[in-house]
Amino acid sequence: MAKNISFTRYLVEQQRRCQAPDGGAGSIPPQLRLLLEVVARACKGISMAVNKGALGGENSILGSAESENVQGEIQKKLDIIANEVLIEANEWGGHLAAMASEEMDSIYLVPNRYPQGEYLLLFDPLDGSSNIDVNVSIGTIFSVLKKPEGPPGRNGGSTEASPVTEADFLQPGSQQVAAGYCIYGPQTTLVLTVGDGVAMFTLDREQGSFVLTQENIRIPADTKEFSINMSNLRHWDAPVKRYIEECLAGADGPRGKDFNMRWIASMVADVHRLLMRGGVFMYPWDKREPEKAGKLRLMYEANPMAWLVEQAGGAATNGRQRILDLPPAKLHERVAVFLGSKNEVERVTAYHNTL
Ligand code: P6P
Repeated sequence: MAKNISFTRYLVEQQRRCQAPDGGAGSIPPQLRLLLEVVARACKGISMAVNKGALGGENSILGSAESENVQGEIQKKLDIIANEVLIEANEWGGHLAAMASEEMDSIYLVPNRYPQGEYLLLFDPLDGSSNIDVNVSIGTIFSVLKKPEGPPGRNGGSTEASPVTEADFLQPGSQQVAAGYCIYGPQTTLVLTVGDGVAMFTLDREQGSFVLTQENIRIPADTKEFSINMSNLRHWDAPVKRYIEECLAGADGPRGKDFNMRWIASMVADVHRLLMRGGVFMYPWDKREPEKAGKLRLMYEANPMAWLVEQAGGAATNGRQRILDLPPAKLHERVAVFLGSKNEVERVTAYHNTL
């Protein structure tokens, strides 16, 4: 791999390499390239805020914002800061029509004073925020969709754009044109797919830019490591209990090998680990809130992570179906998640479809 390829240069070369007449897998139109560069710059800003931690005493960025988000969860100050950084960075550039965030009840339309673009940006601005105050890795997850075709917009079209509505966002994950996350850990690392494999960029704080540190990331099809919150065992349904009990039985059990467990309670960190060395991440439906399909959100957590995992050779289901095929009904809907090493995801999914 060539040395010192910046995020910008990677995107330009990706655009150049994939500008086949049909666009080619991973082709990056200029507006999408601009959007991704702006998101990366916003993640740098969030990383700087996260790194301040408890500095600033009672005015530090840690702790609760004394407010709740649409999920009914107490917001951390950094949840709101990260959300504002992403909104302010992206609203003026002319590449976006609207945004949606875990931290906002409804969609955010690009203000009339700015030109409207053709993309929709969805994000969880700071995933894993229960870990912020204890200095455990957290991250930003983002997903990009195209605004559905409509009459020509404000960007020089003859008629006013049909205003974007929540319905425009309700596209299956297979329609994503870009997806990624930025993990704020020992390193600040941005991981991205535009449909042509998965690449990883590490923030070089001396240069102030993301530098390509790995590309064509591949997840091993097999693993000895599972990731789940074991304290919920009594709440799971039978297929998940069977899968986990077989893993716990180890070499003497039906799997014939010992397993290890990891649970960071920060999806970005748990998924990053399995992208780097394999593993299976699970957040299943459970009977604590049976009316909810799961805890994680489909549009801006499961869909982007599912595409990244599939682009790296893994698999991602809700226990029964491919996550990327699920037709969203609501912007903040939740979903059960099983993703990672292909053979393990296929096994636990098969248990759901046979029991
Ligand atoms: P639990 C963080 O709040 C999150 O949404 C994911 O990042 C993480 O995987 C999960 O919830 C952790 O949930 O129930 O183990 O705290």
